[in-house]
Amino acid sequence: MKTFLVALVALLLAASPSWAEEEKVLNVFSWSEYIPQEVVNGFTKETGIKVVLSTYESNEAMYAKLKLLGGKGYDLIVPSGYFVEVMARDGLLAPLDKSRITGLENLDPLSLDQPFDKGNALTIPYMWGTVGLLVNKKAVDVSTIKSWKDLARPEFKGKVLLSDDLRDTFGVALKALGYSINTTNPDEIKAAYEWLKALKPSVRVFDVTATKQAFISEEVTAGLSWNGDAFIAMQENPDLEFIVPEEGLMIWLDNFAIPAGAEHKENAYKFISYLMRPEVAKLCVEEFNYSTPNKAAEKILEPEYAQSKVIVLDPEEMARGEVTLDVGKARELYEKYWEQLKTAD
Ligand code: N2P
Repeated sequence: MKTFLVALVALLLAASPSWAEEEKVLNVFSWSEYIPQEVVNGFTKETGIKVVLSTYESNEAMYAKLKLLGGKGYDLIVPSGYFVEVMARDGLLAPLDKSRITGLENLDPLSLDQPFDKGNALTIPYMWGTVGLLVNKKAVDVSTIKSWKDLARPEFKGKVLLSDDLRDTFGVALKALGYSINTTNPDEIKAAYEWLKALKPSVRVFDVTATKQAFISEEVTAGLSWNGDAFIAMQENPDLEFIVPEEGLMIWLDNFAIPAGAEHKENAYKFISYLMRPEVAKLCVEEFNYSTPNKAAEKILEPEYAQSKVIVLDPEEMARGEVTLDVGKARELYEKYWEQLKTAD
């Protein structure tokens, strides 16, 4: 009997979930400038789990790397909604055991149950935000800037910044032409490419990493900006203004997900839970100035953030905006034109 019990205990231990003996490491792969160091340090201090933070600049780059690694190597990633379906189809994401995550009640129900992940089986929202127009008042009378089309105004020639993010930049062109940013119609995608190609002589740079600096130093005078970057740039250079074009903003939602091959899933759950705390989510907003789906955090934001329309979006403007969605097979067409655009003279 005793031998039997020993064997049973050994069997149970062997069969217990891997989190029981997980090493104290968490490999996070996130957009750059997105998770504050202070938050990472606070988590490590509290849990003893060392966070190894690697960063990427686009969904496409993150996806390519994860695919190459077969969904292994990282324990937590932050894909935008429109990449969640793509990754799920490739079997790159692990189903979430939500009973291991705390603080989900802090999230705005509107941010949950999104079309890209019904029931939040694979993802938990982290931050969301917009793409708008950032313009320097010294270059132009900003009251006359109404549309995405205004990027082509002669005043901005050679001083336009386009995003080095494929869907953002194509989105602008599609909106300027009156199409949906999620079109899969080849003619419309081609027309957007032509529009961007015609704009190219005006374009100083395609960028996502140093956009704030380019606007602050006035190397560029108009262009696309994520709301968080715009907020920071406007503080440094009061001549900058964030404009909501009449065609509406583009909206994205970034989410935590655990890659299928993650080796430290329990640590990932702990980290997500830590980030769901209102005071931690507040730090994330106040450092990077994006919008938070964490309603409890939104309530305790310092007034300078809480009162900013760049961070806490007007519901009407939100309703007028368009959310970037997966475009299925058309992604290849976008990518083809994107390459052509970047290499065109
Ligand atoms: C922050 C990244 C914002 C992510 N640097 C836009 N999806």
